Parts: sequence; C-alpha cells; structure tokens
Amino acid sequence: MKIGIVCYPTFGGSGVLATELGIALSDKGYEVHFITYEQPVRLSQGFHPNIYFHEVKVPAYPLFDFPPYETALASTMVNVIVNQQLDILHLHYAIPHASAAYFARQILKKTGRDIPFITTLHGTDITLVGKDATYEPVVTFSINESDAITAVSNNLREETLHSFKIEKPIHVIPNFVDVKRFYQTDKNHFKQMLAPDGERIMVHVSNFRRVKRVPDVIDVFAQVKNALPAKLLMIGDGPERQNVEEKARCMGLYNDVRFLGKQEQISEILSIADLFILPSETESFGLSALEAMACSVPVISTNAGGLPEININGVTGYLSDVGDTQSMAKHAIHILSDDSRLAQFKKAAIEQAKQFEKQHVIPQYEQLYAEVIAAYQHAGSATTANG
Ligand code: GMT
Repeated sequence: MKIGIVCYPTFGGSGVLATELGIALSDKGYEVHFITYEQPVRLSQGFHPNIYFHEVKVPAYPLFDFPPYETALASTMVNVIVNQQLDILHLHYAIPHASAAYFARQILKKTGRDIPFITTLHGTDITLVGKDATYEPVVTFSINESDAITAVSNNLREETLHSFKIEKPIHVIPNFVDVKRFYQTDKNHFKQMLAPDGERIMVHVSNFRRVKRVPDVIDVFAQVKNALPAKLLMIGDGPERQNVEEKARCMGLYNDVRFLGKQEQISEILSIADLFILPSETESFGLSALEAMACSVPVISTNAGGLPEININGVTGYLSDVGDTQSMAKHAIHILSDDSRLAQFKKAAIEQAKQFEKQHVIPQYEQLYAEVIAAYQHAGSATTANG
C-alpha cells in the first residue's frame, strides 16, 4: 500500500505523531510519502528507505501578501497522487489539509484517479482555531468530506461533536509511543552536569504557545524550589519564550532554570528527569507527557481535555485545575520529596505508557486504511456499473 501523509513538519504534536506514524508504517513495509513544506523534524533522525519526502513549494510573487499555501499543497497532492500512484491520503490537522485534499480530489475525479482521504483531528484544529468563525464553515465541510475521521482522544471526539455538525462516525485512535526509542537510558554524566548537588530535575516540553500556560511552569517551579533542591529544564521555543525567560529572571530563578530551545533528542533529556510538567489550558492528548512517561517520568498536569485519559491521578502523576499552580506545586513536592514514592510513580508512569505502545495503535490505522480503500473502491465500481 502507498500512503500519502500530509502534516505540519514542525515540533508540534500533530507533526511529530504523523512522522512517527509514517516511520512505523514504513518499518512494516508500506511506502510512505510525506507531503509538506519542509522535511518533518523527526525524519531527520535517520534514513528510511520506504519514506519519500515531497516538498510543497510556495513561490513568492509581489502581489501575494499571503502566498496561497493551500493551493500549492492541493497541486502537490495531485502531482504526488498521480505520479506515485498513492492508494490513500492521511491528513494530520484539519486546517488547511482537509480542504486542500478535497480540492485535490475534485481535480483527480475528472481523470478517474481520485483516492480516499482520512482526516486525523489533533487538537487546536478543533478546540481553538477550527471553531473560529473565520475557518468553521470550511473546516466542517472538509471534515465531513473525509472518507474517515479520527480523533486522538475520546475527549477530542466529544469536543468535535459538540462544536461542529459532523455527519460521520469519528474513530478514536489514540496517540502512541515507540518504547524502543523512548526509554530511560543512563545519562548520569549529563545529570551530574545539570544538577551537580543531586537536585531533582523537572522538565517542560512544548511549543511555548499561550495555550500551554508556560508561565505556570515557572510559578510551580518557584514553589517546588522553596521546598527542596530542584532544577528546571525548559525544552522548545515559541511566542511565549521571551516572556517566560524574563519572568524566571525577575523571580531570581534564572540560575536554576535552563532554556534549552528546540531539541531533537528528547528521550535523552527525559532520561535525567524526575518530573514532567504540563499546565496546559487545553490539551487534546498530551503526546509530550506520554513520551515522558515512556522514559519513566511522572507527570504533573492540568485535568484539561484528554489529559485524564493518559495521566492517571495519584498513579502516574497528578491532575489539577487549569491555573491552580498551588495544587500542582503541592503534588510535585509530594512526589519529589520521597525517594521510594518517586520510584513508585516512575514505575507506574512507564506501565501506563506501555498501554499506548505503537504496536497496539498502528494496526488500528492499518485496519482503517484497508476498510476505507475497500469502501471507496466498492462505491467507485457501483457508480461505474450504474452509470
Ligand atoms: O499544541 C501543540 O503542542 C501542537 C498540537 C498540534 O496539533 O500540532 O498538538 C496537538 O496534537 C498533539 C498530537 O495529537 C496532542 O498530543 C496535543 O495534545 C495537541 N495539542 C493541544 O490540544 C493543545
């Protein structure tokens, strides 16, 4: 089977998941074609013979204040589908991928070369951006035009049904982790450098958007540091980074907080962490928290969105209300202040991550692809027979 994957190539969760899916599928012998404007970050970590990358180029032109990415994407889809003879297109993040796919398919229908497409909803395409009136009609239409729809958590499925008029079933296929790549390795030399006096290490990973409430990480850390020796590693970059760095400086924490920027070898950093913190306003799943758990790191998070589906309160970490940094700090101190309790939470974290191992999840996508292709071919032959 030849599968086209359309995603954002950045460090954002939807692009990371799409890339991990493509790698897992290629390992199983499928031919995978990524269609996006840059090589996805996680693809750069090794060569995969079954993976192809097709760059969407958007030429500049003096008339264009806003170069038409969606048009370029739809055209690239058409070219790749025809020339590579793809069987199915899998879109990650609805905007603008689902509408571009709809457009591409209308073009291909004229030549009888059209293929089915699946849209996977990831989070802010529904909870934030998608329901904005600027995009909503196109998002609703193009999701409904998809041959199958998946959401990464039960919560996101419910949110989608609540906010949009969806006329098809939404399959929940959770995010997954490759525990052969995400596991705790011995990085004690690295830990020694960052926490020379045996301080506990807290980690936050995100794209520093407002929705992540990154300043709350600093507030929680300040309270934890008052109670026990600790260091904080901040991984990622984005619009809030400068403010948050400034906040850490103003609070006199700068020597204990390291802003490491965007990092590709996340599992190495997670290997030295004692606690992961994710205080998001909304989070459809929290892939970064799952990857932390796979590296035996317990999680302090909010109870927003799909987070309670992966972070089990009192077992793999704790859940608090959005903005309740006191509760988050109290829970963090509870976990970090006792070696045997920390060990117990670490053990539970990895056990929970195993529930989301890739071998449990990839077959769900494979089955969906097979069903969608069969239904599409069946519908096509029925139309031909009748017409
Ligand atoms: O917000 C992000 O970190 C990126 C965003 C995206 O769509 O690229 O992530 C969303 O998709 C991830 C993968 O399915 C989920 O793990 C994240 O929870 C989700 N983010 C939000 O809902 C805010």
